[in-house]
Amino acid sequence: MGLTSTHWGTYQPKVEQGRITDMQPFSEDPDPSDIGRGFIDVLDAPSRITAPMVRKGWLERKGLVPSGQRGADSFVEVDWQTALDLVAGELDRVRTDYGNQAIYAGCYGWASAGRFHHAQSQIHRFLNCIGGYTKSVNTYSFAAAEVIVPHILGDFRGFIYNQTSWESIIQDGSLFVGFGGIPLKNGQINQGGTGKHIQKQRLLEAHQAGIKFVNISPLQEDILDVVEASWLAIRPNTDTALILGLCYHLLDEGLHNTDFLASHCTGFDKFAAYLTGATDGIAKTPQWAADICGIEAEKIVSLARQMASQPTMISLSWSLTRQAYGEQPIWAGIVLAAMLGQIGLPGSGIGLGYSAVNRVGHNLEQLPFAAMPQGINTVSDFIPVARIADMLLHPGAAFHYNGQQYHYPDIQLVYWAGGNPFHHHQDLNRLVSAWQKPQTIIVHEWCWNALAKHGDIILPVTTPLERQDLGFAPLDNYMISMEAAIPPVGLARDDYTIFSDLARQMDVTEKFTEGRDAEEWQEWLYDVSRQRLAKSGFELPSYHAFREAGWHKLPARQTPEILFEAFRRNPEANRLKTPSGKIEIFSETVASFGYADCPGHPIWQAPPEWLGKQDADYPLHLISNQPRTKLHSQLDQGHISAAAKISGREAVTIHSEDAASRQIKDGDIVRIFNARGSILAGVRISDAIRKGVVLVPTGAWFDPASGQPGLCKHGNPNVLAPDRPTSQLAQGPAAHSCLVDIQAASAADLAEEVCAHQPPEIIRG
Ligand SMILES: Nc1nc2c(c(=O)[nH]1)N[C@H]1C(S)=C(S)[C@@H](COP(=O)(O)OP(=O)(O)OC[C@H]3O[C@@H](n4cnc5c(=O)[nH]c(N)nc54)[C@H](O)[C@@H]3O)O[C@H]1N2
Ligand SMILES: Nc1nc2c(c(=O)[nH]1)N[C@H]1C(S)=C(S)[C@@H](COP(=O)(O)OP(=O)(O)OC[C@H]3O[C@@H](n4cnc5c(=O)[nH]c(N)nc54)[C@H](O)[C@@H]3O)O[C@H]1N2
Ligand SMILES: [Mo]
Repeated sequence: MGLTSTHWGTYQPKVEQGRITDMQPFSEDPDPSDIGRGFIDVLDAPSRITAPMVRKGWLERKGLVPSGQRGADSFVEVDWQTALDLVAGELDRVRTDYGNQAIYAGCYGWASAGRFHHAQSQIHRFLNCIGGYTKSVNTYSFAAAEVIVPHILGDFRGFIYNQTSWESIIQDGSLFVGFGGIPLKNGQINQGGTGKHIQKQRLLEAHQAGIKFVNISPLQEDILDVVEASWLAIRPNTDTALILGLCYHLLDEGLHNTDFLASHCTGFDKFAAYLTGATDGIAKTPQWAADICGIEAEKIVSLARQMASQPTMISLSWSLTRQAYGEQPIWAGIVLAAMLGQIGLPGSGIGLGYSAVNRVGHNLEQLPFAAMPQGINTVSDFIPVARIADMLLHPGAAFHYNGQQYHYPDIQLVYWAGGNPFHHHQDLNRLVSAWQKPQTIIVHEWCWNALAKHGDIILPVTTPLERQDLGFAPLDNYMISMEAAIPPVGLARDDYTIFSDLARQMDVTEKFTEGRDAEEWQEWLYDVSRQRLAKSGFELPSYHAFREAGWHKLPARQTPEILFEAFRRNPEANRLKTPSGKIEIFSETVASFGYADCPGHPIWQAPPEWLGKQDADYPLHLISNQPRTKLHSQLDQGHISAAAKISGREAVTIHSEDAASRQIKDGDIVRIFNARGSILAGVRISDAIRKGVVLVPTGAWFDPASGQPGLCKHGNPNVLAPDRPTSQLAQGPAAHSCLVDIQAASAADLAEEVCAHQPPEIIRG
């Protein structure tokens, strides 16, 4: 029986009478994730989309004047030819009447693993064949870092892909300070697939090697308890203040590495003047930091001394970017590491998000696998990815991004294949309003999630279990031959087949397919990968031998990876790609943009929503982190995700004192609310969370109540999170800066049942 590769690992599906009854772990994986087992039972569940569907209100007017409310309408089942005619007709009408920039196809999101059936690659290639589309740039994961880090270190990808390996930390490290911890729940995932989960094993080896861990997080569970980390329960969104307090103390006690600052960095003097208060009259002392971040000054002093006295690795969780001014903790963290002067030395320095995904610190080469060629997008319009609702609500409005001003295009058609904006975007009630603006919304999906329910023309796609593919990820050394375990469910077709059919209708067949079918493309991708890898010294078997074998393992690196090792050794010969060639503690470029919310060096700014605001209406800080039991919204309808819910709703973790003062008990259903909306969730009381902080992981499918505007019955925290940019520099998402309050749910709140996983009303011919 063949294998399948997913973002959460490799599995061997067990098939009985045409149905998948088990997802057995891959023989090579010492720490397999349960998440993939969520596929069992959902492939042909009522939530599956089994035929093309068109929203009733749209079909009546064919997009010209949208009618009916998207998200609250019924659907009409149609045959494939009817659906394809409608899609091709709409694409042609909109590009002719408005131009291709009126088509938005950012399609942000994770879709499924598999090198060929990668939904975004397919849709972007197809749309480039018909004249292009408005695109999105950067990610929800760490947009703020993607834009700021090139100004500081010259390059973002190198920073994140060449992280110092666990091997180096285990051999030469001594202290590991994790801002946002080392969340093993996140290491279950690796974009594009993974053969072997390593994070837990490496963390345990590091503990056995005597490395001490510090978990700086509002959540104690952000690090495995057996490594006996000291827990500094920080107030959310105040890491920059804590880091400035640490930097101040290093400077004050002369513990900073002046040689490294002189030889490898620029602009320390300007930053030091800010630290001491010479520029703004406020000394960023440990006591100053303590008052903001809620960690005692003595602990800050002690941590600064410990960091300066031994090889220390600083890990900055990706979550730190997803908050107001999310550029700052990243920049400040790099400056702290620069002051310690350990960057480029074994086992120490700085890294972004150990265990954010399985590849961080995995001692592997980056593998140059081939991807589907995208062609050229002749439309130059773009948005920073998290500005989607702004774009739809304010066509023509100006926005800033990384030092320049741009304007939002006027979007008439949204085409989504892979990704779920009703999962990833903030302030979902605002998104629902923005989503009513375009004339037509086309969606490729396999399940009736909120994206599908909010579309006009819904084309049903296959899952990876229903198609053959190549399971290659650039930072994983297992190459998996993905085999179809079952035939496509209902009338589902893969994205490539759908776009090939559309290409035929729009006279771009040759351009889109280049005469290859799906299997021929996979062989092509394999052969190009094989040639590229050969140049890097990796020998691959032939395509057919690979398929026959089922998987192939590439060797790991011989020596431990150390980030910035060469730059450390010789900063002249290995200059960074910054204007100075050095680490920019002060950036003339960033300063020249004149952004008050992101000036020339890292600074502390109080977020619009945080506990220091002492907001009487919304006194609790909501963290909406990545879910342990699923990947974003994927497989929320499955039994693994269901097992973590409380009476069918997402769980909210709350401190015992915050629960007691609200007369809330474990297992109660509560309403969490702020001015943007409200959600229902089931209570889990804990003392492993900082008082004043509540946690609702992301991923529960958005389930708006019809009788109560703004209420999600199922517990999607993005109803509450603000749709506000990190700063004018990156315009990244800032979900983690969110205040709420909680009360017992009323009878009216509970009047409607949860129907997140049920299909909409369907009219069959
Ligand atoms: N509040 C809050 N919000 C957040 C975050 C947070 O921490 N807090 N995190 C953010 C982050 S880091 C991210 S990356 C985003 C993630 O957001 P997304 O990546 O958009 O979320 P997914 O649920 O993975 O969406 C993938 C979608 O693709 C569909 N799909 C799967 N396979 C295929 C296929 O073969 N073809 C097609 N056409 N579709 C397919 C799935 O059914 C699913 O609906 O969320 C962001 N949102
Ligand atoms: N199981 C699972 N794993 C995943 C994903 C998933 O959906 N499910 N998604 C993947 C994706 S797309 C991404 S981008 C990565 C994201 O990886 P991360 O960004 O690391 O993920 P989070 O779980 O949002 O955040 C990690 C921890 O940071 C803490 N935190 C939040 N705010 C603050 C703060 O202000 N200060 C400090 N010090 N800590 C804070 C939270 O307690 C949280 O548990 O995860 C990946 N891994
Ligand atoms: Mo992400």
